[in-house]
Amino acid sequence: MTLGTVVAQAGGIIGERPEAVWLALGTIIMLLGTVYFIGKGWGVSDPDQQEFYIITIMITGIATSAYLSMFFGFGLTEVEVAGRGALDIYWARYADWLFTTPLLLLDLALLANASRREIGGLVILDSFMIVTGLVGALSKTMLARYTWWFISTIAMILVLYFLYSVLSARVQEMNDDVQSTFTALRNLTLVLWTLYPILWIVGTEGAGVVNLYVETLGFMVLDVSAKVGFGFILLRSRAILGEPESTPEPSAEAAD
Ligand code: RET
Repeated sequence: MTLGTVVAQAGGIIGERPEAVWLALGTIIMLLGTVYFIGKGWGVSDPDQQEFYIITIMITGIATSAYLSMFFGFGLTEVEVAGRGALDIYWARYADWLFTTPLLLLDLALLANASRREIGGLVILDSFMIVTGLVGALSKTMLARYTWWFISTIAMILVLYFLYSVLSARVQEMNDDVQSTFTALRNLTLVLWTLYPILWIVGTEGAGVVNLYVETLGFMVLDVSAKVGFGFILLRSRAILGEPESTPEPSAEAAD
């Protein structure tokens, strides 16, 4: 297979499904993010720091494969909805989110030094949010779709409330670097996550005000910001790079 045929076949996919152009771009950005985080984490030997790298690399790695599968049309199905006809539903998004949103929350929870119980509760609530969103996306009547959207949105509000109550209280006990990184990531999460149900309800899954092409672009921008942007802020922060007062040899890593 020559480069020419590869380009021609990719062009064919985009010709058939124009929104695939955003899925291709999403795949490339997620892959670049993954490679960047791997490169940045290569020499890190502190196990606590490694944990953040591993989680963040998994987030963008999972998203890369989800985007690739959507680009090839694997993660896509058609749902016949009463009064709306056949809808194209990219179910692979939900498979991606089911794994990556708990991992994002795990990053935040570890930063805030949350207990296992708190992490468990947060992850279960978050998974419930994604699964009910998927059930909504696959439902065949608009009433069922809107009802599941509402239930999922309640779960999201509870997750976000948890970040602002329980985790924020935990972080008060931590040093300034951790507090400022946590606050930045928590606020970014609040803004970005809130946009997902809004895009869903105006997009093809909901009211259909926004078409699939624009919706796919919107989700791609949100996903890239919530994963690569989030990882960037986290892994560049002083909270992760090590706290001088608690690390006896802060320059050990730079020396080799
Ligand atoms: C859905 C639809 C139903 C209502 C709600 C949703 C929320 C989704 C969220 C997704 C977050 C994804 C992230 C991805 C990775 O980077 C399922 C769209 C509330 C909050 C952060």
